[in-house]
Amino acid sequence: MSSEVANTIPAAENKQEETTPVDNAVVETSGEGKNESSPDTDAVNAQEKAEETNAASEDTKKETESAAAGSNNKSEPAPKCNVHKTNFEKDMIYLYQFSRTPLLPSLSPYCLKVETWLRLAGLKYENVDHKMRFRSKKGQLPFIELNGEEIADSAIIIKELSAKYNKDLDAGLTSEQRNVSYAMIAMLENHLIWIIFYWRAKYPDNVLKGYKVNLQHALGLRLPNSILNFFFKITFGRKWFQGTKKLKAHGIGVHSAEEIEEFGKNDLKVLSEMLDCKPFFFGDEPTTLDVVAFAVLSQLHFLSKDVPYTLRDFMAEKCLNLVGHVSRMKDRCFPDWDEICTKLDLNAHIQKQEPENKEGKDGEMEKSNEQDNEVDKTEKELEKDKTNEKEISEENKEKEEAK
Ligand SMILES: N[C@@H](CCC(=O)N[C@@H](CS)C(=O)NCC(=O)O)C(=O)O
Repeated sequence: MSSEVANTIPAAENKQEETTPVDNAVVETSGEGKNESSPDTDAVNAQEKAEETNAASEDTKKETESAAAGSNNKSEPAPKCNVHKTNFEKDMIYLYQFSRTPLLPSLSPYCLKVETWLRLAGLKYENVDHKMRFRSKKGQLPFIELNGEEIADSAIIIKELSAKYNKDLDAGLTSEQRNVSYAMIAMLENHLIWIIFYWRAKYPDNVLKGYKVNLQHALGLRLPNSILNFFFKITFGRKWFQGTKKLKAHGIGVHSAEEIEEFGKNDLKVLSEMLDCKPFFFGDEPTTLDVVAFAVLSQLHFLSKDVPYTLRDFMAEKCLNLVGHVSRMKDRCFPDWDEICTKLDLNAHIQKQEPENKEGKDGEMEKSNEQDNEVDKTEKELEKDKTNEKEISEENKEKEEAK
């Protein structure tokens, strides 16, 4: 899917070169480096590769520079581009995340974390509406593209952007507070999130119902929601989290439901005690810990009461200060929350321009064709999943009978 948009950097005569020639050279350089840097223990090979890469990047740079200088040599190949957004605006942060939901801007705490941080840091960003199709080179969301380079992983994105734009939300913290923040973030991301993921993998129906997910919108497909929901339940449990496998590999999945619930309550208690009566974890201003806590706690707090979830209720009843924290962060960072959730708009924060033609000014996604392809692909996947379902239930039956 990504190849439809990527790898088509504007050729020298394309108008895009006028705005981003040098950045595209960077894209080529870093992309080549990445593709060639597969694990290789042979130091000599590595050295040779590095030299080749350097030479290649020099060539690319020259190509692009000459294109920028208006060279007439059109026979030179256009450099390849390793980002999806080939017609990027310089210094615009393009954020790739999941589609919106009616109850909160993202069901991914990591995506919500990055967007919240970007807003607090006051950086200009644009969400890319990719209908959840793309993933980073690491295979995950969120990732950003900035000046033709991909940066993946919420923590790395924040670290790199803070350094580049001098936006350290933790600048006022003491080194002890920084250490506490580090440990608390690790608890939130490596423990509490997984407790929530466990619940999601166990109750995919309640995920759809509890967050009022409209898959038709989220995936940009025309198939009826009933079919998509069926598809989601299978993929969510099996592929996304690979059922209990991933949860077991993490460690959380080996415990009983009651034990996991207890772990979750303990995490919430710790957070609640640490926050105490302060507006934010370290005082009057939010820091990175507040961003992460908000991104994770929102997943509990905004889950509809239509579905049962003990941890959500525990937080609402026993950790009122955390509820207050979530609302403060929401008010501060998402004044457009209602618009986001009602319109499911990824870019409610950007003033809209009238599209110049039916396909929009970018013309980077030929929507109807792409949707048709997606429909076909999804239908095929559905077939495959139905067969798998059948096989698995037959297998289970056989096992039962063998007992
Ligand atoms: N450490 C990563 C974790 C990101 C992550 O786990 N993302 C999940 C969604 S919450 C993902 O992309 N899973 C693969 C998929 O959904 O296809 C980060 O902080 O960005």
